Amino acid sequence: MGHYKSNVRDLEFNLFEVLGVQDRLGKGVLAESDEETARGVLSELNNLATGPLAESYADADRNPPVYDPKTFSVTIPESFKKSYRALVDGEWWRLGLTNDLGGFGLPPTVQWAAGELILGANAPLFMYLAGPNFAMIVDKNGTEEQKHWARLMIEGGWGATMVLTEPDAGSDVGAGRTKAVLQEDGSWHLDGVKRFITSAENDMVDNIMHLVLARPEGPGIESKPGTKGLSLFLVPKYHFDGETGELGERNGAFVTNIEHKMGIKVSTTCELTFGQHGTPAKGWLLGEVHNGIAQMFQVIEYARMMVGTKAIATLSTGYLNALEYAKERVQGSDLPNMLNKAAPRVTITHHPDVRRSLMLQKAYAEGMRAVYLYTASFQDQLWTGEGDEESLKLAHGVNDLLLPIVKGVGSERATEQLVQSLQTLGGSGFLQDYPIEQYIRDAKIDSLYEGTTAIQSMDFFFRKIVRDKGKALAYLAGEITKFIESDAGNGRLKNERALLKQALEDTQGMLGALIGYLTSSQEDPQNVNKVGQHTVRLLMSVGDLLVGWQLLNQAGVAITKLDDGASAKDKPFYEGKLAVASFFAKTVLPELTARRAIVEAADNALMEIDEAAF
Ligand code: ST9
Ligand code: FAD
Repeated sequence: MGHYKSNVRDLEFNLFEVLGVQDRLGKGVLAESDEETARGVLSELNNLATGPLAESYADADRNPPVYDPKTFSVTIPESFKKSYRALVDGEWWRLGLTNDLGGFGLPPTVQWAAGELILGANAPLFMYLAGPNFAMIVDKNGTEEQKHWARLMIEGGWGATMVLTEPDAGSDVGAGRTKAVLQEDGSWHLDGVKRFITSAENDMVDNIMHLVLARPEGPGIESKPGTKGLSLFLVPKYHFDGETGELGERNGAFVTNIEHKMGIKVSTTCELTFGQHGTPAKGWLLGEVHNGIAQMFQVIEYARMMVGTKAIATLSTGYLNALEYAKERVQGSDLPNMLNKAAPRVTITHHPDVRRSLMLQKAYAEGMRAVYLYTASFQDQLWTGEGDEESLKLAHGVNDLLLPIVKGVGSERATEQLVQSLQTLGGSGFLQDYPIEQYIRDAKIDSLYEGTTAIQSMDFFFRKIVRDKGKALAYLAGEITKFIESDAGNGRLKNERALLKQALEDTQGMLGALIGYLTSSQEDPQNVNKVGQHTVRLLMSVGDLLVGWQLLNQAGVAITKLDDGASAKDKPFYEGKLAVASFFAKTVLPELTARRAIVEAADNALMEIDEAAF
């Protein structure tokens, strides 16, 4: 058996028993798919993920890519190439594409559920497959000629990158200095050094299309500071025939180093240098409009969803590995027998603290899975275009609001709980005989790239709540309130719904306090620092609220299934849903009351401490 333990049962439960995704299938752009097709995709991909995709996971970590500075090239380990080939040969790159570009005709909920299987088995494979998805962005924003390039990218199986970061421009993308100078033929010459660029070099694809943010220069071009002065350029590794895609000369964008990392070692993280090795780095302005940051955010939104799903997928397999170990490891006696030295030894699942930890791991793995799939259900509506303008606008807003939760909370909870998965294995968890140490190393990146957790939390508060005037948030609060006031669980979730009600009030209290500090910063600008001290706390708390709500909603569905007489195979699954929801409501949600008190009592003492006193 490989390292990857998937949870297709839970994916199907979310899709077909909770979200009712099947009701959307068979119509409009989803005309070609039905429930059976969707289940078939998950089943087929699960075989691939647990087999050939997972196979190279450890090997590619122990034998990472090798960089050759003489040729600016990288050699990827053979084992990983084999897994990549299996994914490409299965045409799984079609998964996220629209029908006109050759997609499978499946909605985002099913795409992300399927994506979880790849991301959990071997996430860098998914990242190397960015070409077709990024081609979709080129198609959406490009000129007629560039739309054709998008098709060449897909047909040629090219790779693609998103190129924002520079040594002095990380979170602050607007500090980027790489420039693009307009040429007489309408193309641009790029000049500068970008760093940390994922997949910018590898020997698995024939060509790579770099999507690069740079500052345009040329006659009549107004120079603007910050992100609004950046434009998006298409910069291929090799020039190509615009009609046939046949590859030509090497372009002047060279990988001049790759990083040695803590995790996801097989995913190349590259320094990418433009126009400094004797060959100009030629690029083309995407869509011939200077709207770079907004265009790039179309890529970023997809990538943030991917990163959150990756983290949650890793936590899920970490938890299931820990569970399997705990069910077999015999150590100590039952606590009530602790004084009897001759008492029978038991598996560690008998110990209350192991149970507590396993149930918390399960809560975040399954709760965050429910949150990302719930988020994807709004993407479904945007994908099909169903509903009037107002409801589409709302779906857009709710998806925007939930993305920092999926990415920020998903990555933080995954890192934290994977450490607990390792703990379940005791000293054995520290060994490379088990995958969890690698999971921790590989998942840590998720709270860093695509905007750190602090950046996610500020995006959540300032942009997704304040700038949105709380519209999307009010919708979510309304949905949670409806659930609290319902009789979900046929009277069996009364106490839990009361705990959820308190948690909702507590997060609303936190938010109210933060809005108050923000409003008062009009008189005293320092007050905005009180907001900044607590945006991560708010983000994590709303994450817990949503996990609690989603788990309880699932418990309600499970109770109905149990009452209707679930099969012997399904019974423990549904009972597990009930158990985890109740556990989370009773042991985590009450913590929000204390967090609210902390936020309400905020002051600026922290900001007044002299740096020397740290
Ligand atoms: C990175 C990549 O880290 C890591 C992994 C790469 C993996 C690649 C592959 C992944 C995909 C794989 C797909 C494969 C599929 C295969 C499947 C098949 C099996 N939402 O607030 P302002 C825009 S990359 C939307 O003033 P500042 C907006 O246009 C590096 N738009 O910002 C706005 O204008 P307006 C990642 C947003 O203060 C404008 O920006 N780096 C949003 O100038 C200005 O907004 C980062 O993520 C949003 N949430 O700049 C940087 N926010 O207001 C993190 C802004 O008029 N830093 N816009 O609408 C930030 O995000 C900063 O907050 C900042 C601040 C840069 C935006
Ligand atoms: P900094 O911005 O210097 O942040 C340092 C610390 O300060 C963080 O804790 C951060 O939260 C905090 N901080 C910074 N600003 C603020 C603020 N305003 N308020 C509160 N806290 C703040 N980039 C690409 O363009 N393309 C890629 O493909 C890509 N892939 C990557 C792959 C890997 C493996 C890595 C490590 C990075 C990758 N990146 C990529 C870059 C990544 O997006 C950045 O590392 C990330 O955006 C953070 O920037 P930074 O590392 O410069 O940290």
